[in-house]
Amino acid sequence: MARYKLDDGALAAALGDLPGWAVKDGKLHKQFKFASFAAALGWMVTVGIAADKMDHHPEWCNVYNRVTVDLVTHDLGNAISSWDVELAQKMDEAASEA
Ligand code: H2B
Repeated sequence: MARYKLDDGALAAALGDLPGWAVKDGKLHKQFKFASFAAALGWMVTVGIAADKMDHHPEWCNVYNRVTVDLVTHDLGNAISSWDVELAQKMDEAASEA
């Protein structure tokens, strides 16, 4: 699938379907909270493998049971792209199963 930068309208529409996500410092941002460190780590492994298969990698930070995520597409001049939205959807899906 091609990567394309989202214009303001497409980004607003995408955010409407991504509960808890917002644009922060030009990146698609969300903080996930899990029941334990082990649950957070398990989610990171699941999502990390999916992200690597997409060849699209998150900026993220784990502290105990929380994972802060920032998604942006470096190859498109650090714009938010269709791939960031796709990865955000995969993250939400995996979190709902964690
Ligand atoms: N991840 C993210 N977040 N943005 C990118 O533009 C990107 C990536 N590009 N992972 C990929 C790797 C690219 O550098 C490789 C060469 O396909």
